[in-house]
Amino acid sequence: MANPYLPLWEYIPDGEPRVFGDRVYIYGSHDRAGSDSFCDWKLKVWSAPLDNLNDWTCHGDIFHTKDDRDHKSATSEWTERELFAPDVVEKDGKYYLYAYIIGAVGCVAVSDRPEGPFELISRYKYDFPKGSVGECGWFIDPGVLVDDDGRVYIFCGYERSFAAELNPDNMYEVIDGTYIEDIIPPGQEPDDFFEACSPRKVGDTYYLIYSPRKGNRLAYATSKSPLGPYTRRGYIVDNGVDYPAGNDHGSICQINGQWYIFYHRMTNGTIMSRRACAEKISFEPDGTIKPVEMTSLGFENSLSPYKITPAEIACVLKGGCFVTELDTFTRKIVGITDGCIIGYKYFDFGDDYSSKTMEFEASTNGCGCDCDVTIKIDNWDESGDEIGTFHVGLSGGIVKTIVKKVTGVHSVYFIVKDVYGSGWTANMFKGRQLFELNAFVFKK
Ligand code: FUB
Repeated sequence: MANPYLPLWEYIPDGEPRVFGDRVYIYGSHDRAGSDSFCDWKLKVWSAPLDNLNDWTCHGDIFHTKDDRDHKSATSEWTERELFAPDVVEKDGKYYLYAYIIGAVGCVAVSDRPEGPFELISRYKYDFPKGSVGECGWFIDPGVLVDDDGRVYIFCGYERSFAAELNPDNMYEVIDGTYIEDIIPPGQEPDDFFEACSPRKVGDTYYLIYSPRKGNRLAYATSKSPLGPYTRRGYIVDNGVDYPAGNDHGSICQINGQWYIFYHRMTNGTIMSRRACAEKISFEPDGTIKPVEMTSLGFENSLSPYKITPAEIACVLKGGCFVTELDTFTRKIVGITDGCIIGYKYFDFGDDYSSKTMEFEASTNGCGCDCDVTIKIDNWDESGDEIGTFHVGLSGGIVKTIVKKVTGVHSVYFIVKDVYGSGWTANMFKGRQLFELNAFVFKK
């Protein structure tokens, strides 16, 4: 599956990937298309078999903080607020959901199955020191680690992190005296802690994935002991590079021997409509992880240029254009103005040298303008190779052109130029929307 890897109408940010049995589950918050606030009053879960990451199944709603037509709230006695980033861990054959409820003390719920539904066990029980970061009880962005010796740790925080050990017999009670503040040691930008703690153990090293204060990144810190001290190690992925930026939240997971970073990216012209994405990562011999770029690949090794590419899987959107959902079935790139750049990484064009040209077709909606779109591979600037141009007229539609034949693996960029948007008319036409892009395909 390419990025975003869930069906394109689904908005699951803050994804915590967890392998249980022979499936990988993604536990995240639930955003709504084009919403102007984060999250929802429900959590959903999706999973895929480990041997087929193209086959995601939705298991439906797993927890509610408000009644809806089909579900009862699990928390009606004390809160009706939205559910933010959760986590789920397995302990002794049971699955525990750590729910972060905005403005309220979060809670722990349990199920016999990873796909839920989850039943409330209790709100957290804790006795934090007066004035401590944890005392407010928000348990923001809980990330939980069940260590190999059966001990259980919870990591939380917004602007300042904290961690504590949980009683493994009930999974919701913080063991007195275990609370530690600033588990991610305060430091300097760019990797100072902001939010989104997610613990993982890899070999004998503890990794804390988190979102740093600056940028739209997922960074990480490591330690040889679950409660630290942790050392900040830099960032893994940045969802705001040449793309509408927002926050970031996710974690690492090994699936069939391959490690991935799961994260989210923004759509619909808001930072509150986020979709689940993943990139391959690898560990260096010293345990560090090199930063990876944001791509359209997801779990794929490459995309086929000869299959129709929905415009919305772009991983480069520069100049103000963005993905918009019109309805469940229809999404496109809008806000395309003079100078916008739309890019996709990476297509495998194959090794067929039999002709010098290929056909290219794009599905567009016109906006009553005239523009030329340069098609480049490998980069959008002068270092990229220009392979052709297509023109979008007043009413758009299916536009066709002949481009230079390409072989091998390349990124593809569309660089937009308003035909009347330069010279003395530039100011008159500045910022007008030129067309909308639905999809495109190359034909051999
Ligand atoms: O999804 C709501 C909030 O945005 C999460 O709790 C944060 O980590 C950030 O992703």
